Amino acid sequence: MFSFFKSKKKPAEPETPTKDTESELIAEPEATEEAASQPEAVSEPVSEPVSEPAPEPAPEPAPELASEPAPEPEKISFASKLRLGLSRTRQNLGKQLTGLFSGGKIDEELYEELETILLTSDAGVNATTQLLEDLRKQVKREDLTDAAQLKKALQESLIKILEPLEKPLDITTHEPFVIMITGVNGVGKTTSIGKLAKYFQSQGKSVLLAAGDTFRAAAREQLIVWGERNNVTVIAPDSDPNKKSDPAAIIFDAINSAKARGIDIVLADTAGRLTTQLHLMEEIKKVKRVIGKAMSDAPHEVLLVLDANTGQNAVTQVQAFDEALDVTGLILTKLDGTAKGGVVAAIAGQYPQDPPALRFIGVGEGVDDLRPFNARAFVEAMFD
Ligand SMILES: Nc1nc2c(ncn2[C@@H]2O[C@H](COP(=O)(O)OP(=O)(O)O)[C@@H](O)[C@H]2O)c(=O)[nH]1
Ligand SMILES: [Mg+2]
Repeated sequence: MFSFFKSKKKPAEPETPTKDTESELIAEPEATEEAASQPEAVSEPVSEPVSEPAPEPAPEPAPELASEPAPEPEKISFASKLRLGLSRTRQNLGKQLTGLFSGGKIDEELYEELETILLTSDAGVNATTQLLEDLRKQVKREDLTDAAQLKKALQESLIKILEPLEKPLDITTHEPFVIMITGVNGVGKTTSIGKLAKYFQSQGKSVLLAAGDTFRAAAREQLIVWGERNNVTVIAPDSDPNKKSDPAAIIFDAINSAKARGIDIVLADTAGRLTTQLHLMEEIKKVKRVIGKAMSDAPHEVLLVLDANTGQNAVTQVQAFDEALDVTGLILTKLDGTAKGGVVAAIAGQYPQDPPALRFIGVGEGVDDLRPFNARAFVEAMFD
């Protein structure tokens, strides 16, 4: 049974990560030409990685955020980015709905056409049924007779179905607040971590990244680049390709390092895996258990990243990852790349009793293209 906000039990297994972990602290971005030309990018103090849980946070001062470069002011508001990002969906839906709502009677034929449009927008059977039921009720209640009045009514029904997904993430409950990022390959996990790092920094929070995707060397590099860009510390595996790195140990070290440095948020990357790769699903469960050894109650958030282009398959992924990890929140990426933004409704429709928390949505590849989900803003950007 899908259940978000489950209370997290302490793991019972006597599992401890290896003491001699192979992680490497990358506190100082390497001097690049770009960095050399920007002397104001002050590097952070170097400290040793902590391999074992420290009973007390070390008295080392936390790196001052004030010494970091101020985040660039947003040139375009997220509302306009959202509109831009959803333009494919809007064009697709808009074209069809404009025809449907352009006048005439509200009859069975119209409802049937609307049903087809919603289903082909990936809204899924459950959400489509709920939407149509709600729409019929509104039509009756408000005595609507003209199809032109239906657009507003449909928007309201959609907002009603999507609002339960709107549960913003509260990262103030623990320090550090440990976020584990998971999902299949290529959905946008690492990119989203970069965007989240920037987002949290802009709110005055300090962030540490754990490069827990030890499968691909490129993943390590990708996160290090993100760390350098954002002036954020990255705990990464040893760059020696002959050494096999344990993702659990890397993240374990990262959490201890964050505790010692007084960091607010740890973002832990993990390797992508298919839900059918059972040994990899077992491995990610172990990663989660080991995180609990570094800090009780951690991870405080297990974020599943979904690609909006996967359509109905997203629902399958939610089920499988939730079963393995007790997922607490979702990130839906690449909404700009699909004309079927209706997948958001499919997720809501799948769990009418206990809807998942859609924490963030991604509408582009830029660093500012990820923001908390807002149902009303989303629906308004979805069709004019
Ligand atoms: N258009 C678009 N591309 C995205 C978005 N999020 C991620 N990507 C791209 O998706 C690709 C895979 O991302 P990556 O973070 O490496 O995926 P991972 O394997 O899950 O870590 C990259 O080319 C990203 O730039 C998004 O919201 N919109
Ligand atoms: Mg990745």
